[in-house]
Amino acid sequence: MNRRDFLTRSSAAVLAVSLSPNLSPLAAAEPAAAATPVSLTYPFALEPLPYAYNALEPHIDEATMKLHHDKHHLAYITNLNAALKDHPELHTLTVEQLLRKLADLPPTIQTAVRNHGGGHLNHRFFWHIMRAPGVEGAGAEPKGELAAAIVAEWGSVEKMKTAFNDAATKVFGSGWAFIEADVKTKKLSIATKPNQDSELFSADRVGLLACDVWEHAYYLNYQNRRADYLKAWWNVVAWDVVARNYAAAKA
Ligand code: MN3
Repeated sequence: MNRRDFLTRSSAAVLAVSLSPNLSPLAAAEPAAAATPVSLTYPFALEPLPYAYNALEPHIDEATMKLHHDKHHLAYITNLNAALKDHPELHTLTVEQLLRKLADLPPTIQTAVRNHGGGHLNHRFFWHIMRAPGVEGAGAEPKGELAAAIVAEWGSVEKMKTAFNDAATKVFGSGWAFIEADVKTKKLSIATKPNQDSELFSADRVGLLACDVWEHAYYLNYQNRRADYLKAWWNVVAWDVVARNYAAAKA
């Protein structure tokens, strides 16, 4: 397998994991999931949420989820498609591939692909690492290999959450916080990005978890209290999906 194949395969594996909460770890490790029900290339399309709009209440309210998914995420997709419309040579590329070669894209569309491609990638991932609290362990503690890696890095799950929330609180303006694993060492780390810049297309790191700290993600319910949103958000983290993302972090 050459490097390009690897990049494509690893990207598809992560996507399959993040999009398919019911896949077994074995199935998730096989990226040739023909049934992946999304358009992975142009024209990109908005998939329904994998749960009801009110499923994440009381931590994330229904009105926020409707606006966030139906309006904000859709707008990223619409704008990404518009940017790519007149560039058929790019229509076979996934959003991860577009972002990896951003500097090689026509200069006139680089900003649009960065912002709206990143927005599409981040949100597509974000919906799938959340689930109704209490359902299949959402909001409970991580287990197994993932829990061990968290303890090795931060000392405890609580300390990891404190470090993550601290980093996410300090994102100035709009942006994202991520936990990612180095594909070679499987070492975990926290990263933050401004705007819709993404950590989810790197060839060296696999994103396990992402939290949207744009005000549109929490303002209706939490107003300016980002720290309260972050504290509540852990109640809807689907740790089994995060664990499968970690299992997929292989060099
Ligand atoms: Mn958002």
